[in-house]
Amino acid sequence: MVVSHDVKVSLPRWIPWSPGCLLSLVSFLPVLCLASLPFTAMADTAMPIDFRRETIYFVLTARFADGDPSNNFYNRDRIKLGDPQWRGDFKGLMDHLDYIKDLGFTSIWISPPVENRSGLDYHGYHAYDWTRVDPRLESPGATYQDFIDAAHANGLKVIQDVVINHSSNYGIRNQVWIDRLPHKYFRPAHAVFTAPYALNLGNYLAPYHEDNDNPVAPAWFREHQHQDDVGDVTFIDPSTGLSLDQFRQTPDRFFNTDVAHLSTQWYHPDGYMAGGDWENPRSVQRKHLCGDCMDLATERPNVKAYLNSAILGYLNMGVDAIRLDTAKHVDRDELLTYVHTWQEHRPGLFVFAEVMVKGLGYGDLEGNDNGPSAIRPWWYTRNGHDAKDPHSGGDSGLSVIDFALFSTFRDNLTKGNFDGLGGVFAHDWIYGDATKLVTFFQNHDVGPDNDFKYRFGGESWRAAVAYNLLWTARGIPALYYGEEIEFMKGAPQDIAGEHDTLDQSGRAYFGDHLTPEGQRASRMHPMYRHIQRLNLIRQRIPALQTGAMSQVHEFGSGISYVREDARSDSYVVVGLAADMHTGFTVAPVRNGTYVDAVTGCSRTVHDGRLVFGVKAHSAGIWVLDGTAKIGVDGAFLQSEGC
Ligand SMILES: [Ca+2]
Ligand SMILES: [Ca+2]
Repeated sequence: MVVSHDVKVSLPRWIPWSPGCLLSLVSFLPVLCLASLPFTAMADTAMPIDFRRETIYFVLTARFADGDPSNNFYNRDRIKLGDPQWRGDFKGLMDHLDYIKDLGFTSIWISPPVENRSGLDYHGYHAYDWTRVDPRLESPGATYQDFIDAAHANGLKVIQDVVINHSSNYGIRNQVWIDRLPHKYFRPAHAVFTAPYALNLGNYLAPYHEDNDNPVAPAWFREHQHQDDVGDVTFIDPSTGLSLDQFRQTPDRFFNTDVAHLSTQWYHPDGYMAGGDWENPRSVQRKHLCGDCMDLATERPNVKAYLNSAILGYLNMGVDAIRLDTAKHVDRDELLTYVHTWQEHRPGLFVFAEVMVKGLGYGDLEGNDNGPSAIRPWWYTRNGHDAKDPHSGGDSGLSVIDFALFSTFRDNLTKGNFDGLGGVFAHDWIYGDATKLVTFFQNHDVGPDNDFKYRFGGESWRAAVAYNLLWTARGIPALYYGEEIEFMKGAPQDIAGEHDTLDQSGRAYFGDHLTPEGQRASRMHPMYRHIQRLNLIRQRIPALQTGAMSQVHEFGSGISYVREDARSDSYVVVGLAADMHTGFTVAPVRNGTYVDAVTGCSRTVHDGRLVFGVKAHSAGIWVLDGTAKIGVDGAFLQSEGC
């Protein structure tokens, strides 16, 4: 047997790939499973939460903090010894709630916690069993329920990332089987395997190296799971009748999915996405995103019942809000039947969807882009039926991630100016409610550069100014783990090259910065202190949370606007400066006495004009009837003489 412990197995690229797809090449299975969650249809009595009052810290749980090395697991793709992809866990997250709280965040958005299957599934977006939490995230005393309870005890809310568009290419445990040979028999000619996959590509932790435990698999598959420990016996493929020579195998029957034979009870029979499909709603919503993202028949009652039952179970566990992945790949009306089912169970539940677009995304409105509105973010926030007229319907109850605002950052904030932001905010009317948009500077998929690919790598002050905007403009700011210390600055958000590993990417393991020494250093980082102060300021000024935004005036080196929340009678005038001292005259504003939360300076306005100056990289946040400066000066938010 040709085995090596230190050379990667090189596999052909036979799996269709598409941009934005969380690519993986091979798959595996852990066998440990926890008891099923208590799914009931009991009404949920949790009080509605106005999520506009929150700020969000987003973690890929498996990459954040490792509290229990015994549940660590190497995926089969992109192995880097010493850095198992499944590393962080709920114990690690529970151990560092104080870190997230110290930064001033009130909510934690976690990557999907349900049990996954694929060659690179640490991120959670390749679900295999929605009814179970992935055992690689849990430990005794640190289950998902324990984490939710600990977060609540610390005053933090939990946002669960949910995928309903697709399953893994293993099918769904107990529900549907996708035909394939057991991976433990896979040994291509001349292959050498990387440890810990020393003998084959079966699950190295499982007895008999089985890679799939689906009870609805056919008898021949289940028999082979529990015999022939490492797949040494010559195996006859029951589908092709071919005898599989131990070292002359092709990957087709091991990894690829024959989409012509998928169960139409569970999957769409429309094949894989191809280049021309991305602006075609029917293709976008029915084709498989990639080799391990199989498009579910989300309109079928059995699919709906399965997914909804699981998600109501998580709501019953105390999950506070839901982030909905790959939403544009499900028809809006269909998607809303899911969201509304959850909201019937939990009135007021906040759900925000990823309707990804790299551009303003107004669709076939006003000639901004040629794409159909049916796959644009605003459409999902509305319930009308005229794609040319947002006002044909009101707020759908679903919010979205603000890709329009984000997509301008590569041309404005990262270049040190505010150009084009006024145009974005002028289109806020398109959304059902723009104050509920979830805003961000970068995340696990995209960054604010020309290619939308990298963690921001430019001068720190430019990021700081971007955060000044996100924390004072409409929308709910979300920070991606590590941004507070400019973690992996300039690195690609995801692996790209054939030999890249996670430690080279924006998804690198963060725990080294969470040790006592690491935290001491982090807490002194100028960006950490900046985020901390912005959270404090936003928390103290209701208009920055829920207020409508008006009087947006953008002029390159500066931007100003007014936020007003009538219900709390909170009124604030904001001016942001880029890299030079900038003067602002904002009018008309309410008369009265204002105090700048940044400097503590006060001004009394008699003629409807508020005039003030802002230092480079700083902000003026003038609160009507304000009382005091909020927080202490740092590298970016600074006082000067009044
Ligand atoms: Ca761990
Ligand atoms: Ca779909």
